[in-house]
Parts: sequence; structure tokens; C-alpha cells
Amino acid sequence: MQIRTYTAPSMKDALTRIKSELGTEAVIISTREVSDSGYGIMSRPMIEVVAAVDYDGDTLLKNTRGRKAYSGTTDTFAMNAGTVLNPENVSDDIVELKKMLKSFMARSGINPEPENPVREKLLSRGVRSNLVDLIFSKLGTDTGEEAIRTLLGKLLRTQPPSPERIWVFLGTTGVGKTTTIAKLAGRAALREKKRVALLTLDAYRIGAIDQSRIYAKILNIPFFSVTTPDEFKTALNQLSSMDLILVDTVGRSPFCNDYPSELQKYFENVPACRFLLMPVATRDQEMDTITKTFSRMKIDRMIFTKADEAHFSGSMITHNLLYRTPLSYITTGQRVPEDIEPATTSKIIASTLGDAQ
Ligand SMILES: Nc1nc2c(ncn2[C@@H]2O[C@H](COP(=O)(O)OP(=O)(O)O)[C@@H](O)[C@H]2O)c(=O)[nH]1
Ligand SMILES: [Mg+2]
Repeated sequence: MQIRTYTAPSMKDALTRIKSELGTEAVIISTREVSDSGYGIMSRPMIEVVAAVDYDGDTLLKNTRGRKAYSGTTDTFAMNAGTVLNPENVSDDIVELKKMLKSFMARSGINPEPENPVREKLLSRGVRSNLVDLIFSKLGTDTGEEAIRTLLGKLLRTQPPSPERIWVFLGTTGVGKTTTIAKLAGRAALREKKRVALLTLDAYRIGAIDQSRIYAKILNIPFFSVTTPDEFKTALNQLSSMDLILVDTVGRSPFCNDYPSELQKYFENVPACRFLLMPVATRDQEMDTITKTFSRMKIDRMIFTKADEAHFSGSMITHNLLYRTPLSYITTGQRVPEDIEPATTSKIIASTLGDAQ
């Protein structure tokens, strides 16, 4: 964080200098009236403003470069969103300081700019504040909901699974991997009449395979449980006639550093579509940690789970705009196989902003 003190004849002059030197992400920490260096009646009242920005010089430069590109196409915006909003640079302190500044201004009788109701709506539905700032810096502070829906419609990425016949389901424990696999297996086997098999990687021999075994039995499809990369490859060879092989993973917390690298050993030279599953109600900080941890597995698609349990679903927009991994499915309940839907941009937008008027 850089902290600088500015002295200027008016608040407006001070803010202009802060904006040009520290950028628009700068926050005001304190303001006070002071006198300039003149004596007696010659001295003029001045205002002293302490401002801070949460970037080191290098990142600030990147940030400024990123901002210039916003005037380009929406794709340029999207690409640069990654640079500007690298989650490692995103600090809760900035949000906290902005809140403090607002309450300070309110108490001092200074009227902050009236908030745009759409901005409030996006924030209250869980879209990350830095992204909301970015959207409004692109579209203008008085932008209406329609323009935001149109922009999101262009930026959000949804895609069906990639064409490989092996699908791998990754994510922390309890996010809904096994249930989602059962839903997809049920649909593929019963509705699409595909030859489907279930395979569980129990790398740590935790023994949590009964659930998958039961689903396989109900669907009358082959089931394998493997505990080493060699066993995994042998099982894949035996399943070479299958149209779809759904691979469940049971294991440790992703905060265990060796977990993704252990898993990675199974998938060397195995063409597969790798899904990362995450509940809609995941908090920002966990979202960043989990995404970063599993990024070593080269995630191809996202599945957001438990949409029915979340009060708001801005996390899907946040994740999609920040990490750009296309979303394939959204799960909406515990019923197998009913509660799963292919993702569409209009569904993501409607789940956050409500149906368009
Ligand atoms: N409400 C709700 N519960 C779900 C959903 N998907 C899975 N679950 C429940 O979440 C719990 C953990 O699911 P499971 O598939 O075992 O998670 P895993 O540890 O990732 O394999 C189970 O009780 C599931 O019924 C969903 O979309 N909505
Ligand atoms: Mg499971």
C-alpha cells in the first residue's frame, strides 16, 4: 500500500491530483483544514488529504495500462479484467476503507454521490465490488440495468463440456461431485442411451465410494474404484468401449498442498474434460483459494452447485468474469437426476438480477 499526503486549495484540486497520481482505485484516509506557509492575514486556508492506494508501483502501472484498454471492445475489457483484478491484488482493506470514508463523509455532513441503484443491486447480490467498479468505469456511473445486462450477456462464458469422453469432477469435499455425477450419468444412460461408466479415484484410500457404487448399481452401469495412477490407466483401458466415463475424486482438503499435484499424476496424457465444482454460496476469499489451488489441474469447465441453497448468486458472475472458465452446468437441488441444468448466460444474469422487465 502507498500512502501520500496532498495539500491543495480545495478538495476538488486535491482529488484531481490524487486521481492522476494514484489512479481511481485510491481511497481517502483523512482530510483536515490547514493553513499554507504564509503569515498572518496572508495565510490561506488549505486542505490536507491523506490518500492511499493498495498497489505497489509495478502493479499500479499494470493497473493504469489495463484501464486504458477499457475503451476497446468487450473482449479487450474481458482480457484486461484478468490483469487488473488479479485476486492476489484485491484487498478487502480497500472495501473497508471505502466504507469508512462514506460513513466519515455522512457524519461530516458531506453528501456522497447518490448510489446508482443497479450498482447497489449488483453488490447486494454478491458480485465482487472491484468488478462492479470495473463495469461502471466501462459503462459510466449513471448506467442503467439494461446496459449492464447487455454487457454481461457479451462477457459471460458458458459452454457445454469439451468433447473428450472422460469427464473428471474436482472440488472440495461436500460440494456435490458424486451427486452431480449421478445426475449426469442418469441423463446420459437413461435419456441419451449412452454407454456410461463410473470410476472413483480414491487416492487416499478414504473408502468413500459406497455412494457411487450404489448409483452405478441403480443405473446398471460399470463401476471401478482405483487408488493408483496405474490402476486408473488399466481401468480406462477396460472401459475403452464406453461413450462416457465419469471420474469422481475423493480426497483431502485442497488446502493440502500436495493434493492437486497427487491428482495430477493420474491425468498425465489422459485426454479429459476437467470440471471444477463450487457451491454458489462460496465466499470470495474461498473462491480465490480453491480456484488457485485447482488451477494446477488445468480446469476446462465450471459447475456451480447448490444454487437452491444460495440467497444470491453473484458469485457465478464474479468467478466467470475474473477467471474466464466457461460454466457448463448449474445444480439446483438434491434430486437425482432432475436437479441439474445446462448453464446459459441468460440464466446466470436472471439468477443475479432477476428476470428482465
Ligand atoms: N441443496 C442441494 N444439495 C446438493 C446439491 N448437490 C449435492 N447436494 C448435497 O450435498 C451433499 C454432498 O454431496 P456429495 O455429492 O456427496 O458431495 P461430494 O463430497 O463433493 O461428492 C449431499 O447431501 C447432496 O445431496 C444441490 O444442487 N443442492
Ligand atoms: Mg463424493
